[in-house]
Amino acid sequence: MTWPQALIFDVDGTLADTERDGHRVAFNRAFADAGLDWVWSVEVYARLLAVTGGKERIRHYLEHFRPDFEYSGDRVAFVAALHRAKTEYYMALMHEQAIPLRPGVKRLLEEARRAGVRLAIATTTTPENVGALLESTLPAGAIDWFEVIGAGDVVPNKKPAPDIYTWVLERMCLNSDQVVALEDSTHGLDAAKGAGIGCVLVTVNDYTAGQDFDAATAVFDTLGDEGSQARPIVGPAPVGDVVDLAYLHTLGP
Ligand code: XBP
Ligand code: MG
Repeated sequence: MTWPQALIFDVDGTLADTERDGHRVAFNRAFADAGLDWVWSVEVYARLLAVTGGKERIRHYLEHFRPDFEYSGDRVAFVAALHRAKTEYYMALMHEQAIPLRPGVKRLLEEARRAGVRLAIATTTTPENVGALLESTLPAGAIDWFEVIGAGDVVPNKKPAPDIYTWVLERMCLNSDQVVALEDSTHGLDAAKGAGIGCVLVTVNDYTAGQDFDAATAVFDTLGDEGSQARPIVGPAPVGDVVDLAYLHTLGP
């Protein structure tokens, strides 16, 4: 039986660098729309990324950065409404200025499809945001390349909990040792490992480069692409200067 049977991709930070110029901007536009003077700078957002999930991140911000904020209504509904507005802004941003896929992502997706390696997504963001990113960066209908999309609130506990990866594996009827997970953060690495996935490849970004990836199988700056080599940070260097299926196969059991 070929290995890996499937590639499970994280979205934010892995498929595309969406946090700084996508999610963060959308949060700030929603806050301004609601008449709030909250502005998440790049630096503050780096701290807030310790909490996954947009609603959870807003609640964390209220508790730790705005303990003085008074709101007489239903706080849960207030946060949910803010997050819905943020998601609308994020989707509009994706269609306006399309944050590009990271180097090598489209190449690896297309190689996997040609080779019959199944594809899935395991992410903390919302399904709508996944759709907006894929529509703005891949050919029409590319969302159907992914057999299963595990996103947002389909599970009770977000990364670093393993729930979303377990949810995806169950729906693909695959064992954790049959797949490779591709991530960008320690939260994602911990979630994949927690679901029993032994092979996790990390591509770091500005927000995650300093994190501890000792548990990862391999760590790169990017997957590499035509004219831009994948630089290994941990693990063996790929023969062809890019992370491709042949390289992933060498990481197998
Ligand atoms: C990253 C996240 C998400 C986004 C914001 O998801 O933690 O919460 O930052 O998106 P992943 P939402 O790396 O797992 O793709 O506001 O939709 O949560
Ligand atoms: Mg991520």
